Amino acid sequence: MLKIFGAKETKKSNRLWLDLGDLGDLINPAGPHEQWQDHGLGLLRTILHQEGVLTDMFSTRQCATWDEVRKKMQGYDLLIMNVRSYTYPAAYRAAKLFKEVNPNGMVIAGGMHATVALDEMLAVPEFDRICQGPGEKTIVDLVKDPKSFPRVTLGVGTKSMDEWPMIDRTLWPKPNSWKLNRKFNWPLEPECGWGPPGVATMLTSRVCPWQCVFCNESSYIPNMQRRSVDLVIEELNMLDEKHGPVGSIVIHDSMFFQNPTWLKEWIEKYPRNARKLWPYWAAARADTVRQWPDLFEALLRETNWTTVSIGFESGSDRVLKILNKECTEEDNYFTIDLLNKIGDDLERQGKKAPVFWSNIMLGIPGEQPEDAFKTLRMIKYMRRVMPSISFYAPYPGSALGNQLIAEGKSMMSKDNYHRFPDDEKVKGVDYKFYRELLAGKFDDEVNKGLPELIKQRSSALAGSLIKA
Ligand code: B12
Ligand code: SF4
Repeated sequence: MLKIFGAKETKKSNRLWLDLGDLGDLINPAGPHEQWQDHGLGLLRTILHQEGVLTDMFSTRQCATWDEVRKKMQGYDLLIMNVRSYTYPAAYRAAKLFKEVNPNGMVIAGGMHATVALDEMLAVPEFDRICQGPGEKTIVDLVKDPKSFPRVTLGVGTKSMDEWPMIDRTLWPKPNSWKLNRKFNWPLEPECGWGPPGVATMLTSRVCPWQCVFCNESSYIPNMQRRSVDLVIEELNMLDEKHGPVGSIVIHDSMFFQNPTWLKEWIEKYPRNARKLWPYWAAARADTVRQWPDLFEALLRETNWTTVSIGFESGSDRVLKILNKECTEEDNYFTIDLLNKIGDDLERQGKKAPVFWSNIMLGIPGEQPEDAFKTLRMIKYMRRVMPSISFYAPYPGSALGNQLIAEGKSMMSKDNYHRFPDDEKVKGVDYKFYRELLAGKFDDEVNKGLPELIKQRSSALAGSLIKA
């Protein structure tokens, strides 16, 4: 049999699933978040394999050069990819390479980018079949017989996430260096500073119902019933038993803190039925924390929710309005005060205080320097925080992204859709100002009105530019 990957992998199928990401991210990664596994790939390959439709797989992240990718692609009839906007440059290049080495081969592309930027993909002849939307009920037929499908297909998903099989995580790519492998805990995922290894990433819900203009995924991800609490716990216990020990969990839901009935059941069952009360990372919004503070507090105290991701985005009402965030400065400060208070109390009891993973955007069109100062002031006010800052990126599919693309102001292109946090992404934004701001050059403005103790915290936050 033909060896296709390293010393271990053997060619088993003529169909190749290519996992997408930056070259080298599974060899010597630039940061921890580049190593997360793709649940879309995991879910669909699991469904395929359960139906006896085998696929080989490797990742661009396991390769050091595009030449290596080209070599590994040789001899396949079919290339399958999950394309998101931020992996579109890699998908575009891979499709071209695949056709060069396999002129009679076919390329099937599905995923978020196919849904939100179909025109862009239609213009590339190498994409033979493009599937928009979810793929659970379409993938098997499409991969078995792509020629029986039109060039563009609308995929069919499941009504509920309870219909999803548990992902066979051994179908995910492995780290491709001895050094990375030592710490990776494959097929679990590596530690990234949020909780102990090995990390189990999970999805309990698929869609966030809010409509922030830089995101609004409810406009392009079909609604789907949340996975039941029992199944989530069952899967975690299975992972711990089979691949563990699990050290902590990352709940990748866009919005974990929604649906109080589900959350109350989680509070009741997770501490009782999970093999261990694993600490976890999960996302909330400042306005809903203010709406349901008791529920939030119970989750923190009783379920070991230790890293609270909140898309604060900005500390200025004016910008929050531009973003249609539906949260106010007051909501943000309410949430910060509440977490500070609970954290102090838990520390007094000798327990670990929860911290914010605080998503922040700078460089939003229409933002004034005073707005940005307010944002940095807000970050400094947080007592326990891991700031995750990036320059606003106009992603297709979002209302503001679509508008800026239509106005010709987006600087993202098929060769560079990249989301490096400090990339320049929108024409007309004064990036020089933002770089100076993050280098701490406007400390006096940022510190205005802050208590003396907080002023002493550094305003130099360039190190918090995070690619995730
Ligand atoms: C988890 C997650 C991450 C994780 C892990 C990413 C990974 N390796 O998988 C992390 C934290 C790293 C991350 C980072 C980012 N993310 Co993200 N992320 C998500 C999130 C919340 C879940 C993804 C997921 O697993 N979904 C569930 C799986 C099952 O869905 P899926 O992959 O789309 O696959 C389904 C379909 O697309 C389809 N399908 C997929 N492939 C194929 C192939 C074929 C052939 C077929 C037929 C069908 C098909 O079928 C699948 C099942 O229905 C989504 C939002 C969401 N709810 O999906 C955002 C999302 C994908 N992320 C997004 C963005 C923008 C980012 C960032 C750029 C952050 C930012 N806003 O700046 C960074 C980029 C990081 C980088 N490397 O540069 C956007 C993408 C927008 C777009 N137009 O593509 C989303 C949609 C969020 C949003 N609303 O803005 N992200
Ligand atoms: S930014 Fe957050 S709250 Fe807003 S729509 Fe997206 S996931 Fe929901």
